[in-house]
Amino acid sequence: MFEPFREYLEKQLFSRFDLRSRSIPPGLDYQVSDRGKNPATIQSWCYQCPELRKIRYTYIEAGETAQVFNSVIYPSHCYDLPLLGIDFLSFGQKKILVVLDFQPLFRDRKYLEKYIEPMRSIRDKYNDLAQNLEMKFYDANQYFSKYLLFAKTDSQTVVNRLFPAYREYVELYWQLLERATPLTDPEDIQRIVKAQKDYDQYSADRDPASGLFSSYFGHEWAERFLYEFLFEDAVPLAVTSTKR
Ligand code: BLA
Repeated sequence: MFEPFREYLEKQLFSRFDLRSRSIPPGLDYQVSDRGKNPATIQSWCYQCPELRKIRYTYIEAGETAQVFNSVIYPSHCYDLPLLGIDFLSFGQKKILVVLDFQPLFRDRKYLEKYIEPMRSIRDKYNDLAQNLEMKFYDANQYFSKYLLFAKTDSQTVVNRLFPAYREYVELYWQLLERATPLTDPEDIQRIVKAQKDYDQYSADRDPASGLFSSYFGHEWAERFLYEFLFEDAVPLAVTSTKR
């Protein structure tokens, strides 16, 4: 269902950036489950380049029961750019949930004007994919922008609407990155280091996928996947008091 989205992103990345592979801890890059009725596989890719310090994407394939494409792009710490966040989920043909956003690290007016307002004209074109759904796991006012695409939809809309919207958002993201001037003041850079780390902690602690990972691949694997790969700058909840 979302393979063309993964392919598009990969081609964009390889044609625009000087990518190097970034290692994925052993056993987390690929896993097969035979616990459920349908075998499930999960595969992840991770890269870096001078402008983007971590580019990761994951594809889950469990036949008809689940197909997921999830990605986060973290700019280098000298750019205060939002993170590019992608979460496209299909559970059977009936439940398709798509989320796409430039995930803001800060919320002051100047920041939003610079990085979020440019999304507006695209978002307005794809009103049908911005459904103002309520968030149960996350807080819409933290790390989400007001121009996110967030929709419950169907497979036809994924092809006809989401794909062109996705291309436009990704294209705009490259433009914002191209226009950005790298920060040089160590204090400014530290502020971004902290904001990206806070994002990882927030996201790992709330990830609605942890149950899904556990059910397919076991609790232990799920915890490692979350804290050693997806959100590696987060510290597991149970040990925060001693390690953080
Ligand atoms: C929701 N994301 C979900 C859900 C799952 C995942 C299972 C719940 C769907 C439901 O309502 O039944 C899946 N999340 C994943 C997977 C990974 C993951 C597979 O991190 C990792 C491989 N989520 C993101 C990113 C964004 C995001 C980058 O990981 C930003 C675009 C958004 N996912 C997002 C939102 C929801 C969601 C907003 C709805 C959650 C809510 O209601 O609060």
